[in-house]
Amino acid sequence: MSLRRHPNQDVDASFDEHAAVVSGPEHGAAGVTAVMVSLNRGLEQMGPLRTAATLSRLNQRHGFDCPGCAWPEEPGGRKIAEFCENGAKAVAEEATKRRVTPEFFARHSVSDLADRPEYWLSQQGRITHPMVLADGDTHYRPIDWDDAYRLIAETLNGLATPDEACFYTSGRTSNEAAFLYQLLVRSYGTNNLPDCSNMCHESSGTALTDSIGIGKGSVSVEDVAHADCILIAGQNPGTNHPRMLSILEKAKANGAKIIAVNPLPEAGLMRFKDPQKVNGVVGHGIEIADEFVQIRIGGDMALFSGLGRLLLEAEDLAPGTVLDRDFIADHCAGFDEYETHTRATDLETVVEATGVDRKQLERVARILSASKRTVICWAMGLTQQRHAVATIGEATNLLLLRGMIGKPGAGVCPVRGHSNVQGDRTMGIWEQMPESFLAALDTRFGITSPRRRGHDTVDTIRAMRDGDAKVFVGMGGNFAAATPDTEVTEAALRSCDLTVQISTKLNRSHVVHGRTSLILPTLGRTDRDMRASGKQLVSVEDSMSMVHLSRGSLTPPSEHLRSEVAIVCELARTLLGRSHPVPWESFKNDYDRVRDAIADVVPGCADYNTRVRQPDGFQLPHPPRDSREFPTTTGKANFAINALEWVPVPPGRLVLQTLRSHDQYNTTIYGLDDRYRGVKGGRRVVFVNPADIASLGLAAGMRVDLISEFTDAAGNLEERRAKDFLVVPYSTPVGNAASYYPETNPLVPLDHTAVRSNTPVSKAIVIRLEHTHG
Ligand SMILES: Nc1nc2c(c(=O)[nH]1)N[C@H]1C(S)=C(S)[C@@H](COP(=O)(O)OP(=O)(O)OC[C@H]3O[C@@H](n4cnc5c(=O)[nH]c(N)nc54)[C@H](O)[C@@H]3O)O[C@H]1N2
Ligand SMILES: Nc1nc2c(c(=O)[nH]1)N[C@H]1C(S)=C(S)[C@@H](COP(=O)(O)OP(=O)(O)OC[C@H]3O[C@@H](n4cnc5c(=O)[nH]c(N)nc54)[C@H](O)[C@@H]3O)O[C@H]1N2
Ligand SMILES: [Mo]
Repeated sequence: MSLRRHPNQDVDASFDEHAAVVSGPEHGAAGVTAVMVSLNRGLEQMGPLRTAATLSRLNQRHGFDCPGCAWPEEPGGRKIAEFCENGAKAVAEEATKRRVTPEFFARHSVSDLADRPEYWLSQQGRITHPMVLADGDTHYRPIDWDDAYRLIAETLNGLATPDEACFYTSGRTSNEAAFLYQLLVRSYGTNNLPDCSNMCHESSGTALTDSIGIGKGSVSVEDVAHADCILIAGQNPGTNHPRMLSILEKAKANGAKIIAVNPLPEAGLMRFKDPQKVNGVVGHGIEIADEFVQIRIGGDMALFSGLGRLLLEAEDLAPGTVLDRDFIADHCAGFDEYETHTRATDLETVVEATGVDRKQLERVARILSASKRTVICWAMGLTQQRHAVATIGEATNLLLLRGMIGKPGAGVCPVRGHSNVQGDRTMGIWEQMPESFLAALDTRFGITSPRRRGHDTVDTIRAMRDGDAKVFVGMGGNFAAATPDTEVTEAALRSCDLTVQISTKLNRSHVVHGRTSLILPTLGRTDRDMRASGKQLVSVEDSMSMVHLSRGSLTPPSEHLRSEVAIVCELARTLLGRSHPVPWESFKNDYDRVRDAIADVVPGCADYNTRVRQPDGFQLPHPPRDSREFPTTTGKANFAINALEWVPVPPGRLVLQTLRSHDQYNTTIYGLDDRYRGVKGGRRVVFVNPADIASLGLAAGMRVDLISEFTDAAGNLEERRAKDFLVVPYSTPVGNAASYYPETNPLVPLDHTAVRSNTPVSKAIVIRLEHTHG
């Protein structure tokens, strides 16, 4: 679809929300189509000059960090075009020439905008002016920056306690902005710092902190490239981390075996066509997965536990060849208990929970036990489960058994989502930063940070719903659409006194607002950022703890935009007063001064300004990776021991996962095609196994409502409905279904969260399908 634009008119992104054409899935990812799609998207949004200027600087040493995903760049000589189709799309969306101006807001009332689908909102372009919606107004109108700050400060200062305000962060925010934002929020007096990580890899952080003492991955790209066995569970890299595919190809060329664990045969896991190689352009590409384990949704804990048992039995048959006894003795705690627990794992139960047959389990166990360098990668398929923390603990157990942490080519690899979500956490965006961090912050600045634990994302929604939180500030992101239980969340946001969105582009959170609402437009990663001391750089941390610079170079969409750093500093001056001990003015004018402060406060960041300017930046310390030290409660790597859980399918019901199409970035919808899964021109589809379609009395192409069923803590059955989806037959285990996020977020119950990490269970929702007879 091409999006036309006439001067002073909207971008025509109208479409029939309920149309979709199904052509059957593709069997490989990337290839020449990927290059064509990314170029077309660039030309459509940016025109030829800006497209060339932008794509040539993407992920280059002197360019900007791709705002797409958190997969690292390859160190050393980066490829001329270290980009992928979806990275190019992410950039085109940000560097677009389309604009959302005051005239746009004058043309559209908020209620008109609230009726538009997310795709239409996504396509209107970059916001050019700070805007306000005053109490009772029907339209946003422009506001001066100073007036906006005053309005926020007055409202915040009028609250009964700072804990009545919540400050959300999405993962694109730079380290500098994130550090200052949490400093502002703590200076004001609350730890209410929910972030997108709460919905994303929080379960990984919780599990890894228990097991190895640090909530981050232990491998580098080089490790992945040199592993001889890579298990990828609950991740769709062909769409969400496409640059990972070229590393997997490299690993395969080095002889690695790849085990893909997924309910769906995702194109990028099955085959990869490298668009930068001749065989990728003309041939069929290479096969990626040696074993495709088509697991039932939620079956991974059982899988890892069953594999644990098979490894223990393999060691019985050939003692001294499977387990790393020295590693276990020197570095681990809890092995005996793990052994007893895991030997008792019933393999029949594993087969039932996973849907994987005994022969394949044994084949996978053989690959693992023959491996000398194993990496386990995972993403949302594992983290957004009720038993996510236990599942990731069980995956880590498999590595501990074999000493696969803290040596080259081996380790844990939670593949992060947002390009700087990991850095934001390092910089203090967390509702429960440890005492050591808060104490360092207080010492450096002469402030007193609050010590009460703040609200995470789900608790923020509860607090707003219950009237305990009255102000919401979003540093990026799209809280209204990304969070679970849309109806509850939207009502919660609407009950606030004030909602503030610091944003690049229009989204649903601007039209689901508090009594007063502000939109503060900001620079993106690709934009040039000029301050008093000259052109500014920012820094980010990737999924493998590499910290490096990002330099925006494009002319910003409007002279009225401020950088995130400037917005935080200016708001801080208004809110906290001129005599506040933090040098906000100096921080705003020279980001090197911010980095000096980061160096003093954030562990591992000494000499930040110098080290971040090294060609590939620097890697943050990671004791298990660096020296096999495990800063856990026991001082050793802990085997995780938990009662086995999985997700049974109630009769006549399906278990639904909500996932990303190939044409979206979270809630930003780029287009209506999911090329690899063979869907065109629409998003309201539900993928169902043909046997279920038959047994539920449905047919391919029928329209159905999805109704989720959830029993609350008091034992009451709650129902939620999402209307009008097209039934698409698809290869997924019997009893399982899939549909896109965010259209299905109304189905995710607010209280359906992962044990301990409180992450919404977006990947296992019990639903029934109701034919609409429409
Ligand atoms: N182009 C693009 N890139 C992105 C994003 C984007 O929206 N678009 N989002 C970014 C963000 S924030 C994130 S967090 C990442 C997300 O990256 P992914 O985690 O790859 O994203 P999802 O689409 O949620 O896909 C989850 C995968 O898990 C599988 N799965 C579902 N349930 C289970 C299960 O029970 N077990 C197993 N083993 N697998 C399961 C699904 O079939 C799917 O392949 O991508 C990042 N990169
Ligand atoms: N059902 C279901 N729900 C999910 C998920 C799922 O798999 N299923 N995944 C969850 C996951 S993993 C995540 S990470 C969250 C994502 O949640 P969010 O991070 O809140 O959502 P995004 O859609 O990434 O946010 C997009 C908006 O960010 C703004 N933006 C973009 N770049 C910048 C920038 O540089 N600065 C600023 N200030 N703003 C910017 C734009 O205005 C854009 O509209 O959603 C979660 N929700
Ligand atoms: Mo994410």
